[in-house]
Amino acid sequence: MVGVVFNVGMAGSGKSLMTASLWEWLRRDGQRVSILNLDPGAVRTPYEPDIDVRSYINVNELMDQYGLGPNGSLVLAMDLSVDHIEKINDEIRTLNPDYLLVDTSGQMELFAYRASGQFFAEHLYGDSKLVLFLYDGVFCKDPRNFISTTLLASSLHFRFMIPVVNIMTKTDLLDEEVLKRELRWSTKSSHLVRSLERKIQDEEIFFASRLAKLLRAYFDEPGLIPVSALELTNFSTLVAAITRVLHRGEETI
Ligand SMILES: Nc1nc2c(ncn2[C@@H]2O[C@H](COP(=O)(O)OP(=O)(O)O)[C@@H](O)[C@H]2O)c(=O)[nH]1
Ligand SMILES: [Mg+2]
Repeated sequence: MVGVVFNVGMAGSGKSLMTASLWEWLRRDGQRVSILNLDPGAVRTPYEPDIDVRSYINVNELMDQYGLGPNGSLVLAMDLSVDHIEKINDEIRTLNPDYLLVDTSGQMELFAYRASGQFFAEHLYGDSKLVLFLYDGVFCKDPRNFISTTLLASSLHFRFMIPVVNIMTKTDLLDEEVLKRELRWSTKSSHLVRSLERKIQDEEIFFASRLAKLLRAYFDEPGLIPVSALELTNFSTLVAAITRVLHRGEETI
């Protein structure tokens, strides 16, 4: 069975390092694991991709050919990459890994909100798929950023209609109290509302608390899985969650 894991999150949240660290962990565990780099704009990656969208699409050539800037050429590169799906799928079939880790574009909107991302989520070869959504633990120290990130995660869930596993990264950079607070936000909206009340003006509190309660409905117990991709902290819990969801997904196909 090929289980596909799309790493998704805001720019800098740690998708590429997570891809590298998961690869390392799964390999050590004796699994057959391959990496697909789906970021046409990646300059350097902390892993050796087995399959690379950059072998099919060259962002710099697109810039020259169409007179585009860096953003325009990245958008075009993602759109054009769907033309290569059959060759990419042939590569996956040949490798036939237990896990295919997919590193998505640095700017999340390229994968999350362009048609090409959805196309890959649907048509990439695999028996079961999930999105691993990364909350940047440092960015999410502020409750407003925590809510904004949850809005992104939930809109992605809504668009892709494949299971999402939500994790909090960079826990090695958080002190224990901060980490506990952030994790509580993901399971108890009343804690999130209380933290927000300390940050925002009176007239915004009503709106913020309604938003927090609405988002509460998004989380399944036990909330976010805290991890560090740098130190591989809590990876056994993470991999168990991924494997459980992938196997559940396969049963429903
Ligand atoms: N300390 C620490 N740094 C991390 C962690 N995950 C990612 N980073 C760092 O955060 C930066 C952005 O990570 P990257 O994987 O390139 O993010 P991407 O844009 O989402 O692919 C890099 O400098 C990483 O080394 C983590 O768990 N702990
Ligand atoms: Mg990256």
